[in-house]
Amino acid sequence: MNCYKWAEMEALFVADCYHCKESPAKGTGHLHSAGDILEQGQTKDMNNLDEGVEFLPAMNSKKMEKRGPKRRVVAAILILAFLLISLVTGLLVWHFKYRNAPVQKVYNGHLRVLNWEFIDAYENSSSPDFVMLAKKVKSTIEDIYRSHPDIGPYHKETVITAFSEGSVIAYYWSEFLVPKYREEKLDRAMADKQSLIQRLNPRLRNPTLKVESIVAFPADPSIAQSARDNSCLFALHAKEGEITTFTTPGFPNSPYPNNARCYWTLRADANSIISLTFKTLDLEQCTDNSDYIKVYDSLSPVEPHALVRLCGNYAPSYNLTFLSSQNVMLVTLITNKEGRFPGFKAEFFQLPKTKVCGGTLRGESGTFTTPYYPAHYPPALDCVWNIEVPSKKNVKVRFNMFFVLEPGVPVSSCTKDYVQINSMRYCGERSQFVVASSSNKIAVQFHSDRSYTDTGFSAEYLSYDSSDPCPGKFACNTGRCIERSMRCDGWQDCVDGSDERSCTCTDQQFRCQNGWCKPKFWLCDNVNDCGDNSDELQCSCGNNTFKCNNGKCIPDTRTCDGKDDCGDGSDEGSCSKAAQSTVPCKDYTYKCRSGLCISKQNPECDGERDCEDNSDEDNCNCGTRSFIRKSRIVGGQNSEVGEWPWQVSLHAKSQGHICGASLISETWLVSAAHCFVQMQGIRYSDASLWTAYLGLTYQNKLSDANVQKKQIRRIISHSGFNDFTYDNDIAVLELQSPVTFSSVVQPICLPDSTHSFPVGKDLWVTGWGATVEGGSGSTILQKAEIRLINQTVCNQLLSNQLTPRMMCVGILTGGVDACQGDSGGPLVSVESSGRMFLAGVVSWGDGCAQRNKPGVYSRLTALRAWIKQQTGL
Ligand code: 4AZ
Repeated sequence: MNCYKWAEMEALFVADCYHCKESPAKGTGHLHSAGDILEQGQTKDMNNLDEGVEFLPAMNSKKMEKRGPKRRVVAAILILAFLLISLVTGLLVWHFKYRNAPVQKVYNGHLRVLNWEFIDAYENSSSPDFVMLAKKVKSTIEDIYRSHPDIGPYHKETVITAFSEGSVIAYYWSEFLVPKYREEKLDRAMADKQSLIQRLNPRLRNPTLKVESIVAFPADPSIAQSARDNSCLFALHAKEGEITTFTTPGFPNSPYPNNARCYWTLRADANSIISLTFKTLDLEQCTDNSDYIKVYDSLSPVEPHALVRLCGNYAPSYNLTFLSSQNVMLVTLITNKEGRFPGFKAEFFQLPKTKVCGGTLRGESGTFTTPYYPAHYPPALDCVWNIEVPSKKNVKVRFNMFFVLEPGVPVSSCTKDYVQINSMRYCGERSQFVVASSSNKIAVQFHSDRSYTDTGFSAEYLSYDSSDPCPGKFACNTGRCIERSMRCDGWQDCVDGSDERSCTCTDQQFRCQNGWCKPKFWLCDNVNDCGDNSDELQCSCGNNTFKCNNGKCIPDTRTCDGKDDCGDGSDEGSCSKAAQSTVPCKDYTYKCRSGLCISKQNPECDGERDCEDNSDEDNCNCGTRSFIRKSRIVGGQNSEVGEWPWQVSLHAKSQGHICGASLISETWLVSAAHCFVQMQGIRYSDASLWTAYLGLTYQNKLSDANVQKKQIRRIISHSGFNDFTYDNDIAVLELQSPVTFSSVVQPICLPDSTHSFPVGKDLWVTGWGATVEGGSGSTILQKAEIRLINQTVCNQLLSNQLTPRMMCVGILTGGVDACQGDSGGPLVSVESSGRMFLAGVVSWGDGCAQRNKPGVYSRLTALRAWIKQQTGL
């Protein structure tokens, strides 16, 4: 029977195949099997297979007609059965292999035991008291789990890790093995605090433990693994009136371990809170899976109580102090399988838990800050300051520093930490801003939630006359007061630009199309000063022409043709990638070590292989800072330690700091030639007169451990230095012994002579020079951001005193400049790769910081060949 059926079926296939469009040749195999079937059914055509091929359809046509519908039904049933079996098999495979595959899940949690008193022994997890209570809590948790159908069947293990006060808070982790398709239900059940509690208390009329506030959060399963491993677990308790220090294992002599999970549980006495400070912190640079530290406002590593995630390194002045809301804190260090980094040194102490913020503030003016400012404010805090100034006045609040940032919270919503005034919420990082009230009262509300804290704010409140909100000053529409001289000066000083609206331009200014008044010097200088480019329109070169950096116009067709049509090489500088291939060498083309030239502008140390021999990326260990995260607190223009690691202070015997210099290698410095000319009978050209200090920020901390002090072997001043015109104002100094590069001592990159620093570019100048003209030098290294000025414009301003070895950099409205004592120091440019290059050396100026009198700098590109000649660098 079976045989027949198969035969019948195969015959059907044959018949079907006859109707298909396959050529007879292709169908041979089928036809052959058709012959086999015929053998059983009809023997008539056995002898002639070829005929069989021909006649099969005709011979079977009647039979087909008769049996056709039946056969088709059977076949369809069989196909359906086959598909059904496949489907069921597939479903079973999916169910058992994927949907039903057990997933390991770990939750970290804590609960409160109401009817229990905390005793000191609970701090020690091996004490009998701890073990006894842990057993009780564990069985309570297991009871709760067991009673829940979405939890009970999958529970594997629960471990009580710690207890803290209140009455007793128990911290634990629970491990589950759950089929994938039940995972979501388990997550939901574990997140439902109410349901968990309800399941326990009604069932037990007299429970040994009365528990409430059960919270649990999914954790990384590796936590379960590491929780069983005590090799990197430290329990510390603050001592009354003492600071406790702890470090990563091996710090500072050896790197912290790889693949580690380290935990430091920090505790303080009841009714205290903890202040934790990282004194030094140097971890792997931050990436998605880099090593990191996380600090929790809990003894359980749960995300809703995380205070901060730290990785990389921080400048010493960056504030890394964190406060807890209770008497416990947890510090975790999670490391990956590679890297060798020093780790951290931290200290903590306890503080009494008292109300630390808010209240009523009275008087004409005053200041207030978030608690413990500039430390990170504690989590879970609400403060209200009710400010009241004399009744006939109005009040405004000025936030001078404002850092209320939570990762992932948009400043438009301010759903977590915020400041609220008159139902308006403020959060994120903001520059100075003012909120004014139209009465003599204002209420400032501050809220921090349970997770992620920041440094907070520092604010002042001021009373003002509503008819004259800024006595002697200009009032921005935002309420901020600025100097009257800033009104209509061409620079936006009010954040809303209200200081530059409705202005009448002076003789020295022109009117931009957007109504702003700008100094006439900025017309046609190739920089969009108006913001709408209208200062550059009247001087544009017209259709199909290219505007050179020096203002010249050339036809578009002459750009990137290998010829310097502009005269400054700018038409050959920014050619497409295809044109970056080898070109004939010109003054403006970069020469690779092979002697071949490329047309790419500024190819040095940009991270791309531009020369075939990669020589453009050689000697690129320069121009970077070690500290990535800078302090946000240090105000003004003070530099931070390590911010300018190439800055050198040159001290002359018994005179202290005289000039600046820049470190360009382990043994060479670049400075200004005019620092070493004989004056008042002193031979400043004598190398033995000088001492170089490297890694220095504070002139009063010359003997700091990080500072390197070096004698000078020789001073080479440019033979073309002219002490009347200051042309070629450059010198190189060789150190007696090489410096050791460190986080605060690093060389600056030297630009190739073809390097282009475009007009208008922001550059940084640094030094300990005078902070006002004729004043004394600064103790703290100062920094200023200034702009490169068009050579022709500047030559007009400085009565044609510029040579091609000089360039002007400054702010023409005045106020920002280098000054006496900054000479010889660096002027640096931050390139798009982030690397910094030496663009100039502080040389001279007509006074300091005066309007329309920018500072003059030795132009490094013009003097690059001389440096190479003298130092080989
Ligand atoms: C100086 O005397 C000096 N404003 C350096 C720079 C400037 C002026 C004076 C630029 O060392």
